Amino acid sequence: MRVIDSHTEGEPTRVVIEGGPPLGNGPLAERRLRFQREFDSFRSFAVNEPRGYDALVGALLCEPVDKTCAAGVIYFNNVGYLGMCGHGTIGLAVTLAHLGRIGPGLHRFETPVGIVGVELRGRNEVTIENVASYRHLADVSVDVAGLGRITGDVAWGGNWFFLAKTTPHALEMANVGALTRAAEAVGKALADAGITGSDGAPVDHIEFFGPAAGPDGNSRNFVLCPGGAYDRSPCGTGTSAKVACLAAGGKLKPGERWVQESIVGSRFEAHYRVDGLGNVIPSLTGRAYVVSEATLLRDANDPFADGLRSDRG
Ligand code: PYC
Repeated sequence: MRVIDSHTEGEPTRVVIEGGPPLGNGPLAERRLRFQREFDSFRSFAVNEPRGYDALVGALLCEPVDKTCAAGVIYFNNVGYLGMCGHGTIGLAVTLAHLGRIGPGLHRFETPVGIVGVELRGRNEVTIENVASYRHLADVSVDVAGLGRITGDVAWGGNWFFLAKTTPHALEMANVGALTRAAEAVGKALADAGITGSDGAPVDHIEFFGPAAGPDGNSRNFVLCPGGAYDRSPCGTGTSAKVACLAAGGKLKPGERWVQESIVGSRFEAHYRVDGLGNVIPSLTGRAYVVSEATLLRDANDPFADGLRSDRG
């Protein structure tokens, strides 16, 4: 398997450019299901130890169905599959430019949850226009073991998010362990209370927000991804969910800038437009850097040939 690794505002992406599973040419959502049902060992092989690590997000490059798209992509991580991935899309654009497959300007990428717009603005800077994002539930309260009552919104930004109104700990790197445990407890409380996305899917990304540290930041976040790793970037789909909640609450106007900082201090600049159907369409700008090109090898005698599965006991 040939891969190219990059990071977007600190969060890693591994693009699989050769040697992925044979998923056919159907719609990307069907191909993702097939990936999950028939070829899940490829996912674990590509991103889990010893070739990868828990924070790594994989991006399987696919032929798009819609020929106006420069690429199709299916995102996955240490435990499963994502709908969209904002930092991954920025990383994919910079990776395709590194390969000479796209140049500066406007492009479209197809994902299992819809087509996203991509503007490559130079070697490293990319703006993506995400799928329509929306607040599904406002001011949901859950009783969380060790934390008490936590209130927040449930929103879609290409994945499902719970956006807590408060943070149980200051948003500093020294608190990553405590924030992770708190976010896991919130995720469990949501699942126990039967709170899901509008399609019944689990709310599997948890966000805490606090004040920005930088002079022009609007907010800092901590985002826990399914699989237990925290997002080093401000999370593209999470920032989209945030923008959708701000729009729904009348707190951010179309075109108004929102600077979202991550727990590591990196940032996405966001805004949104409203389409003809009244949907909130968020845009995010961030920077990605290619860090390695590699061939991943599989030795049939290796007892961990398909990677260590953190989703199984
Ligand atoms: O940037 O959308 C994102 C993302 C999702 C999970 C990790 N990063």
